[in-house]
Amino acid sequence: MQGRIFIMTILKILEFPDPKLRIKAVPVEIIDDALQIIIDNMFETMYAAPGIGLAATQVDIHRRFLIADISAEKNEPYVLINPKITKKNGLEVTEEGCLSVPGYFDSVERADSICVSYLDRQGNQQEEEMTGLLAVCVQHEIDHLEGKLFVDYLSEAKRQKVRKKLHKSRKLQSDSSIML
Ligand code: GNR
Ligand code: NI
Repeated sequence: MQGRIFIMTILKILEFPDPKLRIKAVPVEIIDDALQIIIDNMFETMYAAPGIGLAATQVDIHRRFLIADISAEKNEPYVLINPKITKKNGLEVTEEGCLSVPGYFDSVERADSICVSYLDRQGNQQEEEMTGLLAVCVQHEIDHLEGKLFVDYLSEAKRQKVRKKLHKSRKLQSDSSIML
């Protein structure tokens, strides 16, 4: 029998200050083949970037699901569908970045331990305690599903600086003769 072919697609990631990043995602109702393909393409996009998490909102899909993988070997993929944080404990400050705010990093304070309930990609209900970077990442991704970005925790002056920096780098890119 002939093998199936798999076509992976790198999806376009929306960038700050795109207003589409502010859309509040709605719950996933059906976990079908179409969703599985989107999830595979999101992993391809996240690993290529590279990043440790990606929310559906960032690829212009306004449904409540996210992926994450904080392992160095890229072999611990998480899929969280309709995630809900049921418990938060402790605080930690992490230097965060975001694929939707390329090239900018700043400190954000979040819970350092969370309990999160969610459906996995097979649709099985899960409840898990997460700590450290995974906990930070999942909180960052759930914020995306609410239309919130890590730069929203910073001052308006810093956000303005980020807007200017991204605007400038896009202008340089579009003016460059190397970009044929
Ligand atoms: O790749 C990412 N790294 C990261 C580092 C610290 C805190 C959060 C993150 S998530 C980010 C990928 C991303 O933008 N996910 O939405
Ligand atoms: Ni992000």
